[in-house]
Amino acid sequence: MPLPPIAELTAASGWHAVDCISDLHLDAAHPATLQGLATYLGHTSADAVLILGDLFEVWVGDDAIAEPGSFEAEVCALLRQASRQRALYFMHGNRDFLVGEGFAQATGITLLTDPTLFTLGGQRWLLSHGDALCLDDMDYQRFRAMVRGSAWQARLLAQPLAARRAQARSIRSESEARKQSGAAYGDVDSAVALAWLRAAQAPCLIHGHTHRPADHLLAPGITRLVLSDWDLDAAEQRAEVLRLSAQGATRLPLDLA
Ligand SMILES: [Mn+2]
Repeated sequence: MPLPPIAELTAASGWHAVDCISDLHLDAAHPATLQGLATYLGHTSADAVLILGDLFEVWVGDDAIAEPGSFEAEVCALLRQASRQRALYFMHGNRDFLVGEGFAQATGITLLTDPTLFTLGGQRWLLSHGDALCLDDMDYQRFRAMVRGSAWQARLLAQPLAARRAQARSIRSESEARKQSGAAYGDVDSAVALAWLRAAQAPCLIHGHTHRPADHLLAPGITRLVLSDWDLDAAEQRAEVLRLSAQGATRLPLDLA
């Protein structure tokens, strides 16, 4: 697999703490998770927040923001307010790969490409959503290559918003059925993760996507930190941020973040 180009983001001089979050899978059916995000963004002591994909359960196109009363309009108003307080960044996930410049303009969020090398206080971290590294799921990788193509996206976005919403609902029920059937999702390929890290000259990969938060040692001094997904509507609530500073990376429960 050819190495992807690696973008770079350098912390601004006044930044001391930067948080990584991912996989909130926001939708109208999960109001507590959205409320948790609102509270976190309003109160965190982080100087910047990097959202590493799957902020939304699904994103059907930036034109949904302009639909009066839509869930997308509600979330973007919240993000717009938050981006006035601190810098926000967003990297695409496999659910919200259709997020575009319209979203960036509506929210004040800066879009990041996958992967991005982030540096702060002499530390280097390679950031990714993670789905591009799950190479054992070949069906998914074929699907990903298709839906990340600009021609495919342009054809989809040419359909009326209502048709895209209907399509998203049917894809969602298929994926729910797959989850119920117990089909296992792939995990990140360690050899390719190491190759990315070598190319970026970074000792640590940070990603989400798998919903299996853990710290993995890939080689001596080389680690892979998997972000937690968020679900504050579940009986067993999950939410966590990974805080980056000159001292390294620390997991914080939401109420300390
Ligand atoms: Mn994902």
